[in-house]
Amino acid sequence: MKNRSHKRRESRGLGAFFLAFTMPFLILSGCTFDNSSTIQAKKIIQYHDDRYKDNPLSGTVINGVRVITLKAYQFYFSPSTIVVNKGERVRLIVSAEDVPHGFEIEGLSIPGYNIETVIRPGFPVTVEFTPDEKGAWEIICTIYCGFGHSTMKGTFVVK
Ligand SMILES: [Cu+2]
Repeated sequence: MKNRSHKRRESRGLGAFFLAFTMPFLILSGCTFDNSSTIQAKKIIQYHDDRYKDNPLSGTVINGVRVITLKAYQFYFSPSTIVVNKGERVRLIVSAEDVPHGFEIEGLSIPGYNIETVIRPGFPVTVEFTPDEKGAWEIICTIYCGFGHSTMKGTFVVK
């Protein structure tokens, strides 16, 4: 009996020892996960840089701002591909054409824009930003809009 409780205490000690030594690694690996996803995005960027080089620029430049209308439908975006220049001011006017939708350019944070914003039909959302990195990102719908929601994707290209 005495022997068993001693063993249990020993295993508990081992658990704490294990946790103390693995915790920093778990935290560190969480950090490296973020870093590796950035590296992965860069690889996609290089790939798309070549792929989209012949695509025309989207929208119209008004007073130095590239103004683009992006319409969200069940279950696609129109246009499906948006092409802009690196370093130019971009204004995206996003409208929901049937049911409420949301939008996000995945991996690209737009200052002042909350990706949880619900875009309701008749109430377009305007965002403005200056892309400072070449590449291609995925435009996704962030508000569940029906069975095809997860397939609702577009491409945002900066060249
Ligand atoms: Cu959706």
